[in-house]
Amino acid sequence: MFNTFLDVKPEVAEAVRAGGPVVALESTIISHGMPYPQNVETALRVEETIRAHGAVPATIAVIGGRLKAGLTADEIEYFGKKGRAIAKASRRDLALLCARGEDGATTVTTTMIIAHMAGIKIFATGGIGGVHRGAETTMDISADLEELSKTPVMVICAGAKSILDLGLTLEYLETKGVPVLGYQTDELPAFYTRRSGFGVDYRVDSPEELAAALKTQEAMGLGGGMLVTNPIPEEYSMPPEIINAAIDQAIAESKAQGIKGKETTPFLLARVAEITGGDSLESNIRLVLNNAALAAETAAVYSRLN
Ligand code: PSU
Ligand code: MN
Repeated sequence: MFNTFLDVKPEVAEAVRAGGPVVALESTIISHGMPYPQNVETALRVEETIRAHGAVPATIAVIGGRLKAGLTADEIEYFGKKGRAIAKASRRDLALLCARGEDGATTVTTTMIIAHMAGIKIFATGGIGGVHRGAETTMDISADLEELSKTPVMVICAGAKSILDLGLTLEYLETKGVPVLGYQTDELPAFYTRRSGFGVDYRVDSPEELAAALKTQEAMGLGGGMLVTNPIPEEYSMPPEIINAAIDQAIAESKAQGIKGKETTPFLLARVAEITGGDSLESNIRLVLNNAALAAETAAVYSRLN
C-alpha cells in the first residue's frame, strides 16, 4: 500500500516486491522495554537472527514525522540512547507525530499498522499489551487487542506478562475474533514463564502450519491478525514465585503513585526489570531472539506458498 508518510528501507521494499520473507520488529521494546546499551545490542542481534534464518528484518519506528519500515544501525542506536524520552506511539499518536515532525516508538499496535502499509505480514516481538488487572473499573485495555482484530499481520510473541489479567485478555481476543495459537504448547505462555494455567485456542507445531493458517485467513478475506504465543526456552524461564512477587510489588507501587494511561505499562515493565535485576533482562533478550527465529522461519515458508 502506498502512503505518502511512509519510508520503506530499500532492502525491505525489494524483498516485499519480490514476495520474499520479511519480519517486522517494534521499537518500543528498544526505547521503553530494556536499558541502554542492552536494548541496542539486542535490537541488532534480533536483526542478525532474522537474517540467519533467511529473512529480511524491518525494525519499525517514527522518525522526524516519517513512518519508517526498516531502520539503519545508526537509527537503532539513536532510539536506544534516547530511550524513554521518545514518545510511545499508539494508533492515536501517529497523525500528531507526523504533523509535528516528531519521533515515536512504535508499540505492537503501530508496528502492525506500519508493517501492513509496507506489505509486511509477519512481526516478532516480546510481549503484547492486553487487559490490565482491575480493568473492570479502570477500563485500561491495550489498543494492541483492537489492532489485532483489524490489521492483517501475524504477531509472534512470548504471551503476555502477568502484569495483565491473562484470563480477561483471552476473553477480549475471543470477542474480537483473534485466533490465539500456542507454538508447540496447549497453554498460553506468560512471557518469563512457559505456563499460565490458561489454554490457547489451537496448538500449532511447525512454521509450515503457522504459514498455512495465515495464508488461509487472508485467502478467506476474513481480515484481522493472528496471535502466536511461543514459550520462552525452558533454560531461560524464571521461577514463577520470583517474577510474580516482583509483578505484585510493581502493581502496588503504580497504584500508590497514581500511574495512569499510557505510562502504566512502561512503568510496570521498568519496575519489574529493576526488582528482578539482570535475570529478567537475560530472559527477555532470549525470548525475543527465540521469537525472531520462529518468525523468520515462518516468513520463509510463507514466501514459498502459492
Ligand atoms: N509488554 C511487554 N513488553 C513490551 C510491551 C508490553 O511485555 O515491550 C510494550 C509493547 O510495545 C506493547 C505496549 O505494544 O507495551 C503496550 O502498551 P499499552 O499497554 O500501553 O497498550
Ligand atoms: Mn493502557
